Amino acid sequence: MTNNLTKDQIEGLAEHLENAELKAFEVTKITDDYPDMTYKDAFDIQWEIRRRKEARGTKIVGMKMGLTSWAKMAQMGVEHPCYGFLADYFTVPDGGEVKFDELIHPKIEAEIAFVTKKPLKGPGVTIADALAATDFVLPAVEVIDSRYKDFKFDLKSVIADNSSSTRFITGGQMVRPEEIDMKNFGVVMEINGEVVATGAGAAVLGHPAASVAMLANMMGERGEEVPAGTFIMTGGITAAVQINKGDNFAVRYQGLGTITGRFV
Ligand code: OOG
Ligand code: MG
Repeated sequence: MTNNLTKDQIEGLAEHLENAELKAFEVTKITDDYPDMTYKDAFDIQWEIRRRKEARGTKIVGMKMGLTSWAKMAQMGVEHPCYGFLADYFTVPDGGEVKFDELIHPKIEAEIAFVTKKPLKGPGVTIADALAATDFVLPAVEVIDSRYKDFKFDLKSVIADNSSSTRFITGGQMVRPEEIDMKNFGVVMEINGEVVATGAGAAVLGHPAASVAMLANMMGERGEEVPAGTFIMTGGITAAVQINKGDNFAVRYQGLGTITGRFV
């Protein structure tokens, strides 16, 4: 794990990408200007954005995995999962409004979220470890918004951009991991009353708990653990769906209710 960027470059790129997020403007993907940057550089930029937010008093309220389903990997042309963090101001209540003008070109995703009750630290975390550490699972909708022009990027650029994280909505119905067949768990996404995507939990790395294990293993590479009580979104089950101002969405989760919202 080496760096090709200097500390100053990492800090500068973190400021650049965070400004694009906070002020909702698009930028060119950073590997265009820094083709030699490494994965370590990319994660260092993401962790520097996180540090900047925490220094301003923003609380980190969870983690997300991205690009964990073939539908998402094929859609984005990137063939490895990534992770990002969730900040307090990303949360939107179920049935609430997402302010479209605060975002660039948002898309929504149907996801399964986990809440842990034990710490997980890679390497070597398995699905079994992830399930044993799970307190409960619940449905979630993620709103993603790449800061990159035309929503196009490569893996290093998207990692630096906090994996396109911007908003999320959690459902109110939770279930213990042993009470749900997570592979067969079905979701139906509707926009303005029309079904736009359907899928099942197995789309996420074969089993959504594999995504939790992968998060612990990826963070373990930096010596970081996933603490007990962490909220984790495991990644879009279907391809993400583009949203326009004024759109209503409803995502139906088998046995776990419906999450709704509106872009205003
Ligand atoms: C990267 C983030 C993907 C997911 O659930 O797959 C993601 C992107 O596609 O912009 O959150
Ligand atoms: Mg996602």
